[in-house]
Amino acid sequence: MADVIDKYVSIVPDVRQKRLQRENFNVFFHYGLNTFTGKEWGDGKVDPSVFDPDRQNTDQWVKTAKDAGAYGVILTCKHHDGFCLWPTSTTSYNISATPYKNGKGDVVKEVSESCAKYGMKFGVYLSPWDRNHPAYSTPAYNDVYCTQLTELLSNYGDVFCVWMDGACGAYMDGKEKQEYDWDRYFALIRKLAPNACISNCGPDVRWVGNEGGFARESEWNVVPKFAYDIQTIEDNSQKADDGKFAEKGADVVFSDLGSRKFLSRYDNFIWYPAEVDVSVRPGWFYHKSQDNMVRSLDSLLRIYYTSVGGNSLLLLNFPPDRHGLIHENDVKLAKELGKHIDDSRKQLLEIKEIKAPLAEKGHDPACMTEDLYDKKTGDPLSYYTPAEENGIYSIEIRLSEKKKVNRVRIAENTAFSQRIEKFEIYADNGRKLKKVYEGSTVGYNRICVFPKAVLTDKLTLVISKCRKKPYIEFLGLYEDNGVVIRKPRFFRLKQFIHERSYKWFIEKENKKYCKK
Ligand code: FUL
Repeated sequence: MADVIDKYVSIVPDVRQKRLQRENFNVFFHYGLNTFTGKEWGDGKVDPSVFDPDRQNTDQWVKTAKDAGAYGVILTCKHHDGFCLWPTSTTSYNISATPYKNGKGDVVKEVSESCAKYGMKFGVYLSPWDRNHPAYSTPAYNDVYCTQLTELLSNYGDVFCVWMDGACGAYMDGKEKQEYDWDRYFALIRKLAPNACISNCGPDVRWVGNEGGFARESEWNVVPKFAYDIQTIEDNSQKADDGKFAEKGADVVFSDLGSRKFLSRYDNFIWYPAEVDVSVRPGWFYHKSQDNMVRSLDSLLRIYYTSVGGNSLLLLNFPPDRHGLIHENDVKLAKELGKHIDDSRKQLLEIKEIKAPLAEKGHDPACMTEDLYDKKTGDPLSYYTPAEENGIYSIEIRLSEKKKVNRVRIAENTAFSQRIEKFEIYADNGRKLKKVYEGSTVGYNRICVFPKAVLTDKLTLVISKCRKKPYIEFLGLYEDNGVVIRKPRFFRLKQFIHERSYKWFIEKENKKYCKK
């Protein structure tokens, strides 16, 4: 057992991943011909002249993302219909063929410039599946895709993420699916944008497995390598525009991708953090009919606390409308979310005393109260780790006076991998020690929201199961912000049924990837 655990804890993020884990909330903009036709999946035959926003203002989009509390944005530079939002050399099916700015417009440029103006990161979504390009389904399409990547990664400043969608319905056009030259794409991205994470069908960020805004309860970053191979072969991605995909809320294919039991069946592992991608509306693109179906703040908070607060990344979609603006209902929601995040951060309570098992030299318990990191490497400036491995670790935190506390934030230093497997939090309410929370994984960020706030001046975190010993960079208590996380009805049941119905798939994968 010892040597497999050594193997698991030797798997750590690279610098790109560490930085993204710090800036773990970004905004998606789905925009293009679909915005004007009311479609989710365009067929690649729509006349580009329909693209005619009268008040397009990308500053407003990026400001909305910033107001929501995000760190960056990702624009659908080309969705499945093949229409390019920049004047590409690879096809005439692009922004130059539209009335927008008399064919002189470039939406990619506008968004990247707005990002520079507001100090936000800029990312590109470039759909591999292309329903318009005549070269699709032939080897020549790989050249087209690489030229598109080259244009996007050379002319628009720094790019933090290249998002490659696995969705494909080529059969709908009577075509064979493209043999994508992924290795060539990845090498090109590494060369042109060495700081960019390659997400979804890529090696750096794992698609969580659903579009309903659900992360796993126990999200692991160290997973069998097959999780990445599956992304690449797209078995799991959307294959039809039947409006049902996003509804499949509980469709996280495997509820466990990283426990010891699960890992024991495999030999090869990678660091592969999950990203929850979800829209604030039922659709990814803007539809006027959905103006009153924008999520409530409560629904967004459930997503936020279980993704950003659950060791996952969050990519939240705000679709610009036909004027080229984010609709006021969405803007309002973005502001509410941002204010909540801001106010909640300020509720961090000052710790009077923190006691923990004897620390390794230079890594005292007090290090856990500091929340600073190196912007370049993504590593924390300080962290706590016990001197010895002893199975159970109990950390006691005292406040100078009683406060109403409803959440604790814990962060592991991922330079030492992800280690905590089980923990409990107890609060001293003056009469007894009361268990207020229990959880499994922590990873780079776990916000433990208690079912009910508790009035206390002393909390104890007990790490009851851990791979070797823990490395904790942050532990903070927060004053009650009134948040209660409610799982949607029948979530677990739906997940159970789904998992059972995928049993054949799991078996099939296991045959290919499990230890021989
Ligand atoms: C899916 C696509 O088919 C949707 O249109 C959307 O872009 C979403 C983010 O990914 O797979």
